[in-house]
Amino acid sequence: MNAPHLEIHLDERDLAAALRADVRTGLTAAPKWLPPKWFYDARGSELFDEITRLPEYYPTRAERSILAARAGEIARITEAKTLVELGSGSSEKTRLLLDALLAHGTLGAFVPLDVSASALADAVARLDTAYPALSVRGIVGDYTRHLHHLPDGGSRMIAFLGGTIGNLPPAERATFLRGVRGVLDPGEWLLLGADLVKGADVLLPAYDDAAGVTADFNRNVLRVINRHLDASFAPERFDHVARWDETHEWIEMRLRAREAMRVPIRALDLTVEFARGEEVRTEISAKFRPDGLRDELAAAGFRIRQRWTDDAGRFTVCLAQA
Ligand code: AVJ
Repeated sequence: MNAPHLEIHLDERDLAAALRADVRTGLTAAPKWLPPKWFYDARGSELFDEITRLPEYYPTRAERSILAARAGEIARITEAKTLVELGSGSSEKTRLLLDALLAHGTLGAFVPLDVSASALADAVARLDTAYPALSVRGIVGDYTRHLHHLPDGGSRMIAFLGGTIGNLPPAERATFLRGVRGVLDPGEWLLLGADLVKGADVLLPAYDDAAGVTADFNRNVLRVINRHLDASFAPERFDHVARWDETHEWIEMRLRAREAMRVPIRALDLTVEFARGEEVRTEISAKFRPDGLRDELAAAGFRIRQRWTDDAGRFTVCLAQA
């Protein structure tokens, strides 16, 4: 899996140490929680790709429609020479940007960064073949910790798409956006995709689909813990729960214990007890209002140059300048 153009800042040992720390912290807390980044082993990344094709999951299609309509404009405004993508996953929508920036004649390099080595290796291999003229260098890393490994300046655009910014609670979001601003030179660009606040009638099915793919994706974090930490979770003994939190304006995913359980996590020398009905929060997915997003970007030192929404007004893409 060590593809030629992969730079690894998170190897298996770092990942295992981070997973151990997160699982110990999260599962000994009250209420229990786990960070969403641990969904994405090879199977979890495939399940997420499946989610993006579900009829209920609108964000990917909405964002793709915006990028399809606006990629040319983005290329003309930014004239980016290097495109960096944080949390790139399969980089599938990113091709719209690559095509437009290549057609504009400015782009020389694409640098996707993702925590999932397997998803990144696949993406880099596919992009290398599809774009022989482009230098593609994947970075296995965590976008909250490894921004300093990005290539040096000169007309860069950092893309953070898909609404993944919503995985960060407000204080971490502010730190993250300041960090992104900190690695950019004045005049360089951030292209940010964010999901917008809307009715629970649209939001909830997107996170609780009829086919049960999101439920399987949610439970995948337990399989990851089983495999890496020699734990004995029975994923089928947890129900998938999606909730719309009106106060924070975020979706929460949780796993709810169907019965009382004691689960050994041998690598941590820890046994975690669950009461019947007890829930573990596994993800927040914050939804945004245009003004709030503008203020958060401004507080981090960005100015919005352009922003767009899809026809249904569900999702926004902001082009902000450092
Ligand atoms: C990849 C974080 C953007 O929050 O919509 C999809 C992850 N979770 N379904 C999202 C996810 C459940 C997704 N992001």
